[in-house]
Amino acid sequence: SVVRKPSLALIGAPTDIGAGHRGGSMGPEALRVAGLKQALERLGYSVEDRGNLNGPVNPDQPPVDGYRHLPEVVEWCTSVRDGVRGILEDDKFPILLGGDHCLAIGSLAGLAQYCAARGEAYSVLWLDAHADYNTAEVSPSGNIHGMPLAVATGHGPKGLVDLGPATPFLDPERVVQIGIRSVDAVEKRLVVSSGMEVHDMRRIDENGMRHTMEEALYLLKGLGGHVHVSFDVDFLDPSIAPGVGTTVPGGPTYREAQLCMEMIHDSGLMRSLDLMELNPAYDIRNATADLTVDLVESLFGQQILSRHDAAL
Ligand code: B3U
Ligand code: MN
Ligand code: MN
Repeated sequence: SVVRKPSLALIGAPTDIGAGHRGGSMGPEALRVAGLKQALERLGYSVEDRGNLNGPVNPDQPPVDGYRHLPEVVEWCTSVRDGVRGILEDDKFPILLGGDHCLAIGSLAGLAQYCAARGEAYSVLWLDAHADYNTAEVSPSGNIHGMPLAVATGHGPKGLVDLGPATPFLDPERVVQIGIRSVDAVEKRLVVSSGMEVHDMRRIDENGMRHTMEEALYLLKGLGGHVHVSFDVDFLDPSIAPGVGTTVPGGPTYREAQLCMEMIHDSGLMRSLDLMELNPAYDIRNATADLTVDLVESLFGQQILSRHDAAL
């Protein structure tokens, strides 16, 4: 069967405003240098690069009332929201190039606005070493890249929780996490009571990546609606992906990550994507950017041998 390929649009958010380490601001350009657009074109997609969004510089200040750089994060997330929603309204598939993971608040808010206007629902597949479910009260750092899922599900500051069509703008029962292995002490309680479906590394060790993804994708398919994939590159084991600010040992291997991406593609569910937390200042000869492009190829249908789509 011939599946019509969506038109893709890349949009860069070159900032590390929500992170604890500087350098994620160089992520969008590193992905371009690694040939992201050309790789997707080789797979038969038409790809538009909308360039980079603008926003305030990183003032590198300590937290205020539990948040680092809250006004700047609000500005960046607002422009990400509008950029992502604009791409969806043009009937294209948005790929957000981060930038740190606080910016997912913007892409989720934009997606939520788009879906709300059409009476559609959306769910989120969150690939990450971290649960990103901190609040100002419990965050050890005040870094907002550790908070995006708490914010989207309604736990966060004014200015961020109200970026979507309503507060909250994401239902935690529509969040599936994969790869989790670093959760702060109090954050743990919030995650367990949140209602999110969390496939932490213990579950992946026991069940294997194949069974994990079968379960995750079955749940998402049953929920129906738009599926957004938010890929924090620190999901990957640091031995293959050193180019992130916060490496956590014990992540998915190259093969596990490839299978994860291939299975997401084969499900046919994904309709928007974030590529987040790539930090070229920590990378080695752009290897983590190259690996990210390699995994994105699998996410968009690259196969070793043709299986479902004879055109590939
Ligand atoms: N949970 C920690 C660390 C962290 C979260 N996300 C990243 N790091 N990349 C925090 O600061 O909230
Ligand atoms: Mn993250
Ligand atoms: Mn992370």
